[in-house]
Amino acid sequence: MEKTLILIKPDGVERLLIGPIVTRFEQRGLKIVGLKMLQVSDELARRHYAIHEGKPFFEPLIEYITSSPVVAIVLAGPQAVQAARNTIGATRPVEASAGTIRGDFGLMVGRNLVHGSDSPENANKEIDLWFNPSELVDYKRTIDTWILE
Ligand code: DAT
Ligand code: MG
Repeated sequence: MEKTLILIKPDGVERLLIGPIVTRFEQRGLKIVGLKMLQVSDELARRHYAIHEGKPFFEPLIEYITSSPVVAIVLAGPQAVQAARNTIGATRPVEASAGTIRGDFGLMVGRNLVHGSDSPENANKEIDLWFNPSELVDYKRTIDTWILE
């Protein structure tokens, strides 16, 4: 099964949206195989967003992601990366469709609530960066008979 890394960013945590955001993914049928809360270090933030280094929004982005705790989640499912990105919505919340997390809860690109990996390759790299293998749980869900064909 494909895996993807999700972060509930500091605004999601501070705005009491951990539950509603996790619920969106759970209800979609994606399986939670890793979940933890952590205060992100400057070093981890810079490694996670290394691809954006040098862009004008890079330093504010690092400040944002390290400003309060985040919840890091690994989801598994068929095409989990694409499914999660669609549930999250467009990068700019104003452009995100209603019904998506960003489209329902956000307004500004610098407070867009959630991160989701953008490809299976990057997902694997990000999962390695954020989780130890021992923190991921391999288990069967009985309900999957009714979610997966
Ligand atoms: P996404 O988080 O949708 O994958 P991204 O990887 O292009 O988007 O950018 C990472 C984060 O950086 C994004 O969630 C918010 C911020 N960001 C991206 N483009 C921006 C811009 N033009 N101005 C301000 N912040 C931006
Ligand atoms: Mg991205």
